[in-house]
Amino acid sequence: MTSQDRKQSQRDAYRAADPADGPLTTDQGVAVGHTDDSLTAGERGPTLLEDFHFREKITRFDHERIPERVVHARGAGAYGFFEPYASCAEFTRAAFLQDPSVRTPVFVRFSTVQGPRGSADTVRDVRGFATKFYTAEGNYDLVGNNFPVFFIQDGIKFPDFVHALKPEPHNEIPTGASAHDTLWDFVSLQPETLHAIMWLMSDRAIPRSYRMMQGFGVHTFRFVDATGRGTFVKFHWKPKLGAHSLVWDEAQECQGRDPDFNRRDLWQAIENGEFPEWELGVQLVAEEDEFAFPYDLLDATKIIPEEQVPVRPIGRMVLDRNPDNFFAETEQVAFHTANLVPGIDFTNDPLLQARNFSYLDTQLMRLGGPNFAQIPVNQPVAPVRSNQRDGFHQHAIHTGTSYTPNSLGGGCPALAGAEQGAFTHLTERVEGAKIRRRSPGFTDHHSQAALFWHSMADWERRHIVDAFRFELGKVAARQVRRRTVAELAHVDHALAAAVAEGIGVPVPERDPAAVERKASSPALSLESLRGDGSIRTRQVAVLVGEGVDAAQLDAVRVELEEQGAVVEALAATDGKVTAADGNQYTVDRALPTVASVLYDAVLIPGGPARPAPWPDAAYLRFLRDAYRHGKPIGALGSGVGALSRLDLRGLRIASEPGRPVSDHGVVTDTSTGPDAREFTRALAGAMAAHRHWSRPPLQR
Ligand code: HDD
Repeated sequence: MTSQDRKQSQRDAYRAADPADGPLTTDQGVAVGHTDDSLTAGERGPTLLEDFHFREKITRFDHERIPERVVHARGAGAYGFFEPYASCAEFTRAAFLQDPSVRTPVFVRFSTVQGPRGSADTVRDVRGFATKFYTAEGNYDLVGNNFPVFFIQDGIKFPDFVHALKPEPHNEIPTGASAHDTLWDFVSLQPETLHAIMWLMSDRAIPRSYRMMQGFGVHTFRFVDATGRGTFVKFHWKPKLGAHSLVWDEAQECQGRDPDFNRRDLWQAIENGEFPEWELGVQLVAEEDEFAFPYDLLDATKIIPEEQVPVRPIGRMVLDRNPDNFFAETEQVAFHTANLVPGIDFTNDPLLQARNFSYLDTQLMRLGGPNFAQIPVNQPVAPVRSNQRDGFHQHAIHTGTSYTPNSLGGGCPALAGAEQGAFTHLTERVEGAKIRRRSPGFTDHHSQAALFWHSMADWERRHIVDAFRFELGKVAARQVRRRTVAELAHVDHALAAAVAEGIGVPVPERDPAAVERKASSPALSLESLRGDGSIRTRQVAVLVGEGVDAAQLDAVRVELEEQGAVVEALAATDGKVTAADGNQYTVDRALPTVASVLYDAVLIPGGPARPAPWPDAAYLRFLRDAYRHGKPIGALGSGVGALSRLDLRGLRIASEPGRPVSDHGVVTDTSTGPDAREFTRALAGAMAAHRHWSRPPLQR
């Protein structure tokens, strides 16, 4: 039986009885024949205490909610597998990284950090990217984020940081947002936050999809080989579809149009058989090179630029199954940075050391006791034989002794030897005075914030400035605005000046040291993360109306769908429209139920009748939003005329049939025949680029 089969059979063992197999019962298995009226003394009399079915039903309902996670409360998860490309024995003895033919089952939970469980998905925030590997040697959890750096260096600051980030304590505002006084007060006083703040103000904080974001282990960990030799390692997940983001205006509108935008996207892709995939890569640093960098490897606010230490691909992860029950699986999954397997070990990163305490502690509270590892989603596939006993929600029926050493139990369970895969901690020499002090290597908070800034494309920088202006523009305390801008001047003066101007505070002095900080790492830009260039799973809205040229549209549609895009026909109302050939064309959704922000591209098909299928305002708004958000727009035949309603001065538009023109992601072709291959190729190309930022602004 493979590990995957074992994981499946564990879940099957806990699967609730098939509701089709028999009648409704109580929790004690007693058949229930009536669940609509409580037991009363007479038709109009009081309810009786002895109505055990009523009392059980209400009691269970009263207790349905458990405390949500203190951070990362809102999330979405899926099952899948990991497989290594080749043996990593050279660096680690971890069993799941040895054999390319062995698939290790995984459960991954993506999350936002600030908002509660019911908050919107597309807020500006870090995204959690936590992976549980159910390996043959026990569970290994890689509890990472979609940023490679964290806001603080020592875990003792975590409660301070989170209290500042969470809604303000008096009125619990804002939900799911960082644009408020307390966060920026903290940031302006704690410059170690700056590097992660640059990431937070970038488009990385508003991913288009969980399937299209990178993941990072953040800390420097250690691989340990069979001889006990350690190698520093940083983990990177790279999405096959590339890393893509929303724009802020779009992200905000999504919060209302579809608060479940990212959750739905993940779910739907997996339901459609479009299984998201990431490559796991590692940056490796020999122990003897620990001090070869101008920063400390133990400082989680620093990256190792990929240009200095390349990311080496070691395997791939595919998510191919949605959970059956959100609560049982996605909510109850319990990650822990200290869930390690032999071959992987910690470093003394003080942030990681704090996490190693926090995660177990929090699960005790959240999952109501110490037996949460028995919940199916948390159960290892490796057999568990421990002397841990009792406690709330104990499911195992233990027999025999529960102490070591014992003779009465035959000495069982016996201690594992090295040949049985016993975990051994890396032997590391540690000495020093007991002290509360950061290492001097942790003091440079600006160089890498500047590295990030100087690695961005122009459009990424514009978005970062806009984000700072938005966030700080929401801060009431002027001194907090001023202090933050003064900190930004240590990163880059142009950045600080642009932000200062936007929020009405004086432009700070130049920092001569900042002028020297010009290094860049191209790998940090989203430009370098376009993925495999495919348009798989991109959502295309087709604005159909009466008289649509169905033959031409279908030719385009089939081609796009063959390339994996998801095409939906939208009209003023659901149902059908009459196409140019007199046939009925099926509408997938009515416009009032959707919006441009929910799609990646728009297509205006041709048709001899009315080019504008909807009341003008809705139609134009759809197109305008798509244009402003940099989305590919295609127009065919008479649809090209409809597009001109946008007043696209400065763009080249097709005028000769059969000669499509593609300019800044606006693809036009005045052809009317069903052969639209050239047009479709150009549109797919524009879609593969995701967004087109340098478009001329709309004239009106
Ligand atoms: Fe944390 C949850 C990631 C620092 C304490 N964290 C949590 C989750 C992720 C991260 C992805 C959600 C897991 C899930 O989906 O259930 N946390 C990080 C990263 C950090 C980090 C990448 C820095 C590199 N965290 C951090 C520190 C502390 C915590 C410094 C405390 C000292 N984190 C927690 C927690 C949570 C948690 C309170 C809340 C719920 C949970 O653990 O299970 O223990």
